[in-house]
This record gives sequence, structure tokens and C-alpha cells, in this order.
Amino acid sequence: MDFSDIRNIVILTGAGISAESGVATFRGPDGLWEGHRVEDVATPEGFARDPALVQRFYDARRARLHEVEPNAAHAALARLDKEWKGGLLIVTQNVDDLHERAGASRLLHMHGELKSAWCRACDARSPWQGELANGPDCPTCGVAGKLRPDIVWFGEMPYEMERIDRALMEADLFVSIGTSGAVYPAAGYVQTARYCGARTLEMNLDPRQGSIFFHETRIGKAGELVPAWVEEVLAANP
Ligand code: BV8
Repeated sequence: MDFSDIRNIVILTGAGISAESGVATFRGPDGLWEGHRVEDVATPEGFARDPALVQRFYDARRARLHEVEPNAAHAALARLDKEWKGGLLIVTQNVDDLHERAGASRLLHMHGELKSAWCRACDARSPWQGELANGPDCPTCGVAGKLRPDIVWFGEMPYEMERIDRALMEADLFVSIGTSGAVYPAAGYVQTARYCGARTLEMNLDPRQGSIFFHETRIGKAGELVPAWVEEVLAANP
């Protein structure tokens, strides 16, 4: 694919970009959903049914963040963020903090973040490192036992939809990295971008469900493909 005369780039990342850092994906071998039913741990209904189970599920994943590091793919996107003179938006479906820790800043978490807690009493979101299962006080309103993971569950509205749609309409290039394309509305972004005139590139370990919508698909590990692609797109737009 010719990467010259590109101005605005939108990048969608999924669990596959964090896999080489040791963060479990959802639908791969020993994926997160293998140990649990989605309905039990990633829906408001599951949380209402058994809040302790859901809090423990996210507490365990939040604790794991201290044991993992960004990989070469996160570092390459952070380099692009620093050196790219045009428009750039990294839309991550991931709830880990590896993009930020690698140095990316033009970034949004459309499905929330493990390192944020959402108070059901005052609606405030607060940075959060520790556990929530033990019902801590909200840092904003002080009410105990009302903090939930600041995660977008199935059936809940993803964050910053308008901002994402605007970026897709203005994109010259849409890049999907390490996502199975199993979940909407994220899975439909490639079609929106392509309809609005963007070139579309997928990088994935396996071809995803919606690969037909991409002008080009590169099969391999994100840790190898992404640094090479960043080099290529920067060289084509000096
Ligand atoms: C919404 C947070 C209304 C939780 C997540 C019927 C049709 C269409 C839609 C629906 C439908 N029924 C219901 C819906 C809506 C539903 C949905 O899409 N359901 C699916 C199951 C059909 N969606 C929602 O409910 C969303 N909200 O629709 O609200 C609305 C609609 C429009 C506009 C406004 C409002 C909310 C969905 C968010 C759910 N929360 N995450 C948590 O993290 O615990 S979803 C979760 O799965 C992830 O966040 C991610 O978004 C999603 C997909 O996972 P992936 O990131 O792709 O990971 P996966 O394991 O699946 O794949 C890994 C990929 O990496 C693979 O392709 C693999 O090959 C690759 N890989 C692995 N290793 C590597 C690699 N690639 C490169 N290198 C490697 N080393």
C-alpha cells in the first residue's frame, strides 16, 4: 500500500497489541473469556447479580498491570505519536495502560480503563490503583462501597463515540492492530473509514472476521509488524 500523502491517521487497537506484553486476550487460547462467561463478568446484569465476582475479576486484572510492560508495538505507536505532523488518534479497546506507559498521548480508551474507578453515588471517575472489592470510599464524595470498575460493559455506551466518528470521517488511513473484530461499534469502524475514503490496513496474528473490508492485511505479531509499519509511514511522509 502507498503511504504517501497521508495527513490524518486513525489507529484502532485491541487485545492483540498487548498479548506480547503478557496481557491475556479475550478469545485466544486461555483467553479471558475462557475462565468466565462474558455475561457474568462484563455486563451490568452480571455486576448486579454478583458484584464481588466482578470486582475480583477486574481487581485481578488491575493488579496484573504492575507485572507487565509495554512492548515494541506500543513503543512504535508512541514514536509515531511524537513524530507524526498530521492528525493522529489512537482508539484503543484495551483497558490496560500500556499505550500511555509507552508514551502515547493522542489516545482514547473507548471501553474504559482498569486504572479508573466510577462512583455510582456521585458519578465521578477517579484514578484508581488498588482493589475495589473491599468497598473503598469514593475520593470525590466519600461514600463507601459505591465504586465500580470504569469499564464499558456489553450493553453500555462506549466512550467518546462522536470524537471517534469525526476522526474516522477525516481519516486518510485507518489501521487496525490486534483485534478480532468481534465487538461493535469498534468492529464497524473499518467500514466507516473506507466509506469516507480512507485506505485501510489490518495487522493481526490471524485474519479477523471482517478482513474483507481492509485494502491490505499483514499477518504476524504486532511487536514485529507495527515498528516496521511506523518506519514505512514516516519515511513515506518526510
Ligand atoms: C453498545 C471491556 C450500544 C470489558 C469490552 C449484535 C450485533 C451487533 C452488535 C451487538 C449485537 N448484540 C449486542 C451487540 C452490541 C455489543 C456487541 O458488539 N456484542 C458482540 C458480542 C456481538 N456491543 C456492546 O454492547 C457495546 N456497546 O453496543 O452500546 C451502542 C451501539 C452503537 C453506538 C452507541 C451505543 C459495548 C462493547 C464493549 C464491551 N467491553 N471490553 C473488559 O475489557 O473486560 S469488549 C472486549 O472485546 C474488548 O474490550 C474488545 O473491545 C472486544 C474485542 O476484543 P479484542 O480486543 O479484539 O480481543 P480478542 O481476544 O477478541 O482478539 C484478539 C485479537 O488479537 C485476535 O484477532 C488475535 O488474532 C490477535 N492477536 C493475538 N496475539 C497477537 C494478535 N495480533 C497481533 N499480534 C499478536 N501478538
